[in-house]
Amino acid sequence: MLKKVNHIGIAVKSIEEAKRFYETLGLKVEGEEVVEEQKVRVAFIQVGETRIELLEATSTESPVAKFVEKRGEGIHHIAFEVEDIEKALELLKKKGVRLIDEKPRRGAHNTKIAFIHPKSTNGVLVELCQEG
Ligand code: CMX
Repeated sequence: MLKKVNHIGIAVKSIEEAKRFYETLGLKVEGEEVVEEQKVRVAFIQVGETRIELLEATSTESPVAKFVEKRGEGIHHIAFEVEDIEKALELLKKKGVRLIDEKPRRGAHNTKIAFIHPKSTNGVLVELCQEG
């Protein structure tokens, strides 16, 4: 069902400030985009087969703003890529996994995404994503 780790989401106060570290490592920060519905600005850093996704809140009401306020900057979620997200959600639901999203929503860069409740994942926010 899972193809690979698509990306690791890191909540930051400022993408502008955070990207300096990755650029120091010789990596390229690209694909900046606002996901309006989720009140976040994202930027991607490709590292081999996977990516780091920097997440910055676009409003104080953003879940990312609340996360940073409560826990500080840091790892926010891990995203697994799946072939067919609807099928994956159906299967997880059948197996009793608690979902935040029963139906996929739009993610950054034309992806379909859905979150699994951290109660079912040992406290880690897990995202499923389907490209294209
Ligand atoms: N890590 C661990 N636990 C988390 C968490 C995180 N990052 N975010 C939320 N939780 C916990 C909450 O503490 C809460 O726990 P309790 O039920 O025990 O109180 C539970 O998960 C549900 O959280 P919530 O905020 O009450 O639930 P919502 O349905 O309002 O929102 C979520 C959940 C995950 C969608 C939202 O918090 C969030 O993070 N949204 C931003 C998503 C995001 O990163 N979007 C960009 C994606 C771009 C892309 O990848 O393509």
